[in-house]
Amino acid sequence: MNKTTLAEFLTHAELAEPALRGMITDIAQACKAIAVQVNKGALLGTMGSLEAQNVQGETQKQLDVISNDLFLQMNQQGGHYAGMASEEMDEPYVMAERYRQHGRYLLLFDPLDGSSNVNLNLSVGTIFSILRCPHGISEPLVMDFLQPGSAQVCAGYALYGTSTMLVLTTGQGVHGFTLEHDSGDFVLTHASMQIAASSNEFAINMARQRWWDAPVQRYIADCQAGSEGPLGKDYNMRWVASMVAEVHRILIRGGVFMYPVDAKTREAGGRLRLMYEANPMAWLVEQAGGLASDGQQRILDITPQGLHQRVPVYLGSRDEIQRMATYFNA
Ligand code: FDP
Repeated sequence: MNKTTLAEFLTHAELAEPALRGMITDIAQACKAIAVQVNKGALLGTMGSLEAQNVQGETQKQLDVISNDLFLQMNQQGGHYAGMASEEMDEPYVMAERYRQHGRYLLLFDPLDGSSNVNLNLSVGTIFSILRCPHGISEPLVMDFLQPGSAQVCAGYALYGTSTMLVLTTGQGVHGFTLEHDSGDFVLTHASMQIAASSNEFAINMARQRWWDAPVQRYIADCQAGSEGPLGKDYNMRWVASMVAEVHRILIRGGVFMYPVDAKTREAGGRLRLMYEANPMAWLVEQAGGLASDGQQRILDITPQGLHQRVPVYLGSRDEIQRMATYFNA
């Protein structure tokens, strides 16, 4: 079989920014290192929770912290970034001057998304988003990171599942690479991924149903009514509780993923984080022909107010997200 490695793909890709080659290569290396840690599972004794909570008030797993450190260390060395921010850190990371002095980009990431699944041996992942550092800024502050998702220059995720995959976009479609363990290469296995326009599979945490707003209640009730209801077709439901795995499923076989704001999360603005979860996933989904909305507007058009801002998320197959919009506008 003729295989294209990530390195070959990047050599031939028409990248808007040549520096992306180096940045994506570093990200791939960091994801490989995290995959090794995740893969060793209970053998390392790092599956447990720490006493600490992150800025989101969530209990950190040991692997959250290990993954965060690996991603920071392995990406800063390339010298591409003027700043980095992570789900696991309240403030942007203070980078050593020798690394950041020529950096022209900003890296945002969630080092181990879905980490509540990690000790269950279920899929988890790393999500990343690259932005340009505003002109003339060499010591970026939080405000320099607060750019809309439409300004991203690269976004993607690594999925640590039955195989390890790297899925990314630089604005020219979505491409998926599978880690070949023998060679250590990421090999192009999913070129130009496309999300089916229509689908009959939804993903939502049904346990929160009693707190949902009326449009979400109505939409899900209609899905559940199946072929006898107004939508005239039977729906299937999935909930992995790992956003990376849900988005990956949608890229492979269509469907929608929803994490609405509800009565319990309204004050916080929702559950998922805009800058390093919703934005990168929204761009991937749009690049694959799907849609991503917060219920009112395109996620990529949201003007960020904070590094750890939370937003409602509805993304996936185009027809279904458009249908959902009619429930919000009713
Ligand atoms: P986690 O907290 O385990 O990192 O990022 C938030 C997230 O996982 C998503 O990956 C996942 O979709 C969601 O939370 C799971 O939420 P529930 O706990 O409500 O199932």
